[in-house]
Amino acid sequence: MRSLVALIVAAGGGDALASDTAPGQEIRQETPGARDARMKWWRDARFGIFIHWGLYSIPAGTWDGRTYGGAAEWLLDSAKVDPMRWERELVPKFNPTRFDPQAWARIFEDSGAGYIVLTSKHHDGFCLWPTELHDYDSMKAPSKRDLIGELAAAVAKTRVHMGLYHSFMDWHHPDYIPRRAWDPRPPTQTSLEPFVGHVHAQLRDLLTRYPQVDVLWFDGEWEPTWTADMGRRTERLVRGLKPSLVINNRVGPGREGMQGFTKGEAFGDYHTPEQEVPANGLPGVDWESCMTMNGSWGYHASDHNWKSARQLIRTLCETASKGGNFLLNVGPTADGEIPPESVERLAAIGRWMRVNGDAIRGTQASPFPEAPPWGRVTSRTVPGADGRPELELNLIVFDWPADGRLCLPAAMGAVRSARLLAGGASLAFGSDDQGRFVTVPAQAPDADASVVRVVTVAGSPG
Ligand code: FHN
Repeated sequence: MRSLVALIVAAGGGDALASDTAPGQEIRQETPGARDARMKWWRDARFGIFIHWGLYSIPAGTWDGRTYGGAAEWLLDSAKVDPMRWERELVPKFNPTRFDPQAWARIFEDSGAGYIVLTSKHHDGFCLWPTELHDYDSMKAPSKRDLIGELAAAVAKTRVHMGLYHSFMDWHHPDYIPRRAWDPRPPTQTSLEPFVGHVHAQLRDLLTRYPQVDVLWFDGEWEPTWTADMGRRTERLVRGLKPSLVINNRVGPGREGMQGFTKGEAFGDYHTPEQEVPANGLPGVDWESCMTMNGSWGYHASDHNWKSARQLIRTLCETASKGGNFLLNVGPTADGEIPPESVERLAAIGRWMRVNGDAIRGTQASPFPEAPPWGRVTSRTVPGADGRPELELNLIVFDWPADGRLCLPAAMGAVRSARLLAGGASLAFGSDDQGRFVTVPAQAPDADASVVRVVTVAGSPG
């Protein structure tokens, strides 16, 4: 049976659809099987890379000689810059001569990431592709480049999926309301509808030019002018244009932790906790934690507060152990380079993933209610030799037992086999009055996180 999303396409895309069900409802009626098939590659990936790049990468946190803390991509707001001055002073300087899309694609693929999400347009409205709708873009800047197109083409030659971030909030566009308080331009509109039409034209343009885009990551949905109806219409439009798209929940207003969070009004395909991993994950829904490597999404020349590779590897394990994805951010410089600190960390994650990626990709959350004291657990149900399902558990050990005894969670079922994921060496296992255990070598295979692969008897842990 064709999924309902496919029917939306048959009806000529979101806009043309005449339906007596609420747009959100018709999208939500996609059959569970069709949804699982659509989401499978994204769920299996578990790890993506966020890329915040634009005009804000030029001042990199400093304006009129003053350096502002926080996120560099918010500098127009932090320094209360007239949006027209922002354009006048920065567009002539935007020329990322060192941007090498093939090198970026290699860095992302080698990191073990399954997808990337590049800002097509952030809150300052500057577009990284040759939009026909105005001149405020990377083709009309000195760069004269279709930056999205170049990166999408390079990524298409790898196993990494392409995604785009698009902000509804737009400090520059004349039809956007509310204006920034210091913006001298009088509002041109009393309704956001003309701007919604502009955003829809941008999204049609993006999905037509770059058909390989598989993820749309919306943002800037929190201002009161962006309504639930606008969110539903936008979701319906893009699903009509590409039914296989994976879309985040910020297409509509009211996500968790933001004003106006409306329980039950679900938008998009997955939740988007930010700069945190929810204590218990978000059971029953798809979710992705997005995080910076330092304190800024956009490149901030003065922010040297880098998380260590160990912290990032363990956060990846943390999100996977709770059934979520990890979207880790890089903020390239104005001349098109990924900061060396970011490259080093992505390379370290890639080295770890080449040995241990099977404990992350394609896994489910830990079946245990609590994380073990020594680390985290991911799981996968696999067919056993006798055809009955077995539970494959990845014991991701942060704190390697000095005595060689890895104590297993009490709820774990009887062990069938145990081995090191790195190198595959079989391990002895047993149980005594202290509980079940695996005997491990004195030296951990990996100082950051080592994986012991245990297969237990069929079904859930005993
Ligand atoms: O305001 C943006 C911010 O600049 C950044 O893009 C993050 C990434 O998730 N989203 C918004 C803040 O929630």
